[in-house]
Amino acid sequence: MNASKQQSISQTSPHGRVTFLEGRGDLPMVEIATPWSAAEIYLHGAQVTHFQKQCEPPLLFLSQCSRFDTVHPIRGGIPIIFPWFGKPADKPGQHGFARVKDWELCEVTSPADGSVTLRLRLPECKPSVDCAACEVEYVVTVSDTLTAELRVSNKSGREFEFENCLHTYFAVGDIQAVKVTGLKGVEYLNQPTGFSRHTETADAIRFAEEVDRIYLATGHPVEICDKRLKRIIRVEKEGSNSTVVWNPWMAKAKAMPDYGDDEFKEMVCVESGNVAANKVILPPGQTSRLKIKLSSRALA
Ligand code: TA6
Repeated sequence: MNASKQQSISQTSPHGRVTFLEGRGDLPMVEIATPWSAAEIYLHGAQVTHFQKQCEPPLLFLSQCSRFDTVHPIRGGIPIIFPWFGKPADKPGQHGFARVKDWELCEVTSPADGSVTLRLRLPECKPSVDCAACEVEYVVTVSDTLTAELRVSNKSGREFEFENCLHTYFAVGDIQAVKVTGLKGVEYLNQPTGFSRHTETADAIRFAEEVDRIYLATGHPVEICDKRLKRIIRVEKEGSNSTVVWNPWMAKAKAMPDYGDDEFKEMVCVESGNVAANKVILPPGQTSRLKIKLSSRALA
């Protein structure tokens, strides 16, 4: 998948293979091969940018126009949003800082079952107005599914309020032939109309314009039914009460410098987190866990 491989160090077990190399923009990247699948993770943002099962197209979307540098977030894959979502007036920048930090790779394990697990850590979060003293880890397991877990431990002596979100970009064949199910009856905040409050009445969400909705108080699994690729992607989650559904459509696509004008046709974000009224309030000494499991099957 990655065009600009430089030097690489491989760690091969009888089951999975893990290669450390310089990826795009010469950013450190880990390439993973298992008996079922291949994946790529950049230390920049601890961002999974690629997951593909054998005999299937990639499950994750990565923009051809994404920037790969130490300053900007990568456009695609699974950006980690922490410790705030969106652009609150009192916060510096959109979607927190975790996605633009260079994370440390702490551990790589490849047990006999053929899966590969990486544990990464966010460099120390010094206490500031935007973030309490905390430890943040991310555990990614690649097998015939992809699981990712964000763990935040409150190391301060006070309650720590924050938002988190795994902002997953899924690859689809044609957005107009996609349906998203699992959110009927759920209340949502509609970003394009100033976060007005609504209740989802449709059995399935369809896409014919910009969609940017924060679904609240829902722990339900969501499915993406893709008629063009004849595939159903299933998003299961734990420790998450919000689901965000996003497609920028034409005008917003054109306005984003790191996103192709027509790329809105081939992706949909279904994001799992705790945002707005669902933000996390973590007592001192406690740990919160936000976990997703991504799987796919053929559309019969
Ligand atoms: O998750 C949806 C959203 O909040 C949209 O409003 C849109 O801004 C998107 O995230 C992408 O944000 P970014 O900062 O990555 O351009």
